[in-house]
Amino acid sequence: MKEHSNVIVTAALTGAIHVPSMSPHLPVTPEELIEDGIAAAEAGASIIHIHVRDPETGRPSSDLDLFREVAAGINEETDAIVQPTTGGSAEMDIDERVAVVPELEPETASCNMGSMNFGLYPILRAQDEFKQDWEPTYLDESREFIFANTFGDIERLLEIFDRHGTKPELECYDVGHLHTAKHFLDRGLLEPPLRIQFVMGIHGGIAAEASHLVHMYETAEKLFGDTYSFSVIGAGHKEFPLGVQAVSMGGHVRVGLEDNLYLEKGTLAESNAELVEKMVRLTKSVTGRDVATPQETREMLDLKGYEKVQF
Ligand code: KMH
Ligand code: ZN
Repeated sequence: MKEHSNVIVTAALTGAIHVPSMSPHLPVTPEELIEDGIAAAEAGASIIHIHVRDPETGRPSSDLDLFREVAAGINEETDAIVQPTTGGSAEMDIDERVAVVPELEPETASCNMGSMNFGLYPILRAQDEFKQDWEPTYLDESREFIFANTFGDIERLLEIFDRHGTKPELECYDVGHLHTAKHFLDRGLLEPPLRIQFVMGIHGGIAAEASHLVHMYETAEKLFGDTYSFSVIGAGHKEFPLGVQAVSMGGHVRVGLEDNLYLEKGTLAESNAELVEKMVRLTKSVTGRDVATPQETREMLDLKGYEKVQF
């Protein structure tokens, strides 16, 4: 039985799945993202995962100035690890998605481990009214979207990450993605310790079910043994059940409005910090594990440190 470390809690502030009409609390502008990110860090998140949005419309954006402003703003007040996305949104190509890495040289960024369908259109059934025209179109067009992360793409991304000292967080949406990570580890394009995120409950990926989490875990244990740690996203209402399961199994956890808008059934979360607070409370009361500080997280994940980023 492995000794369980303190728990790394990630807050994913806004993402590119939800549209602003779904919650008035989804942070959109740089000011909102900074304020929400700081509060999430103060509530116990040591990693703040960021996407950015057009401040006028809330549409997902790849604007590097926005990324810089948000990352710098969060680190003005906290020592949390700011982790930009390279997953971006359905409307961005891979070069646009990864540009944030050479630009900001962050300590870590997400790196997606495979191509897949990524359906947002089921949201249309639950949401009757949209404040802006782009929102229903954006969701509807996901029927035809392939989230492309070919072997060639991943190879290129990992080389870029390596050049800039940025540790990839390996986003694995299904069991095959774990084998892809192992392939890149064997080829020397990834270096241990690996940081793997099991992304569960995306329409097109593995479902957010307890038994599937066990299978992801057992597969990762077999492939990576002592050379990795894992974190779990349970999308939607599975955020807390899978989060509790993850921390009970010795893993880490991600919560946030990118993945789930509700604090509990029928109650929208008013901030990312509320979701972090709830997860921290559950972690401590169910497992007795404490939450990792940013410094402990840097050590566990072997990150280069804030002094080496470019923001
Ligand atoms: N959006 C999530 C399903 C990324 O940004 O690169 C996973 C994610 C990946 O956060
Ligand atoms: Zn993301």
